Amino acid sequence: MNQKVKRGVFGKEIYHYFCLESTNKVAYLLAKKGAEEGTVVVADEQTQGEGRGDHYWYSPQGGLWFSLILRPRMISSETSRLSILGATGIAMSIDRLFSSLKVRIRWPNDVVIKDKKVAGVLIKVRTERSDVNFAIMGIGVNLNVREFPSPLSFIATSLIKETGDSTSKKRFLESTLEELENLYFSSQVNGHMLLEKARSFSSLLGRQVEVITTEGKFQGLVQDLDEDGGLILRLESGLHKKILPEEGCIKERSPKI
Ligand code: BT5
Repeated sequence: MNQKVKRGVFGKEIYHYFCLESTNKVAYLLAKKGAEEGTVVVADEQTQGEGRGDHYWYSPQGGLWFSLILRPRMISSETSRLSILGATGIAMSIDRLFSSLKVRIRWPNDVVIKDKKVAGVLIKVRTERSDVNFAIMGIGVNLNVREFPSPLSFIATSLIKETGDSTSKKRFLESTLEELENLYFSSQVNGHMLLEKARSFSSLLGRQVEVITTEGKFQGLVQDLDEDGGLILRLESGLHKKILPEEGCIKERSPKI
């Protein structure tokens, strides 16, 4: 079931479905067939929502589940920053619509409120040699999801749980696409702007964390984020270690003082 709506570059074409296995899968196929940058696939419900690696994404009715097709002019090693861009765009949209909520980004791809995950980002990139053919930015926002099954109920939240009110999906989608479009095009001219925004929402700067990576576990103090979306960790040995978004995830050790 397709519905095409004319908007800005992001969301100029929106394919809306009642139910899909995963919006990322459909967006990937559309991109392979040549769909333009900014095309969006949105589903009211997903039966096989995907997280990173082999993680699942719980996607009942009430949430906003969508994928955005990007054709970034970057080499494949630069696509790491797309996770941070996605999380920052969502955080800016929540902050704009609900300024009383203290929304934060938990590196690399979680958007959290009071340390509970309200949204996540999944990037899939298709490359040809070192060139990026296209990227799919999958975004899941727990908008009007009232309940989560255990064990998600301990780690997840939604905007309806935090505010007590339901939010228009259309309004939230438009606002998020606008923030993402601004960040995406402005960061091609000035990468610092994205970094500054991401830092301002970061829940980890100055915190002691444990990062689980494919190379093993690293403990240390989060010193900074860098332009690739990498986390700069000062290890207990005093050495610095940079970890890219696709290489690790956080297990926090102590709250911010
Ligand atoms: C993510 O992965 O956070 C990426 C989420 C991307 C979802 C969107 S929805 C539209 C598009 N189509 C798709 O099929 N996917 C994208 P990750 O960092 O790996 O987090 C996954 C983990 O978060 C799971 O292992 C659960 O612990 C938890 N989780 C699952 N569903 C959740 C939800 N609805 N809210 C909060 N946490 C959830």
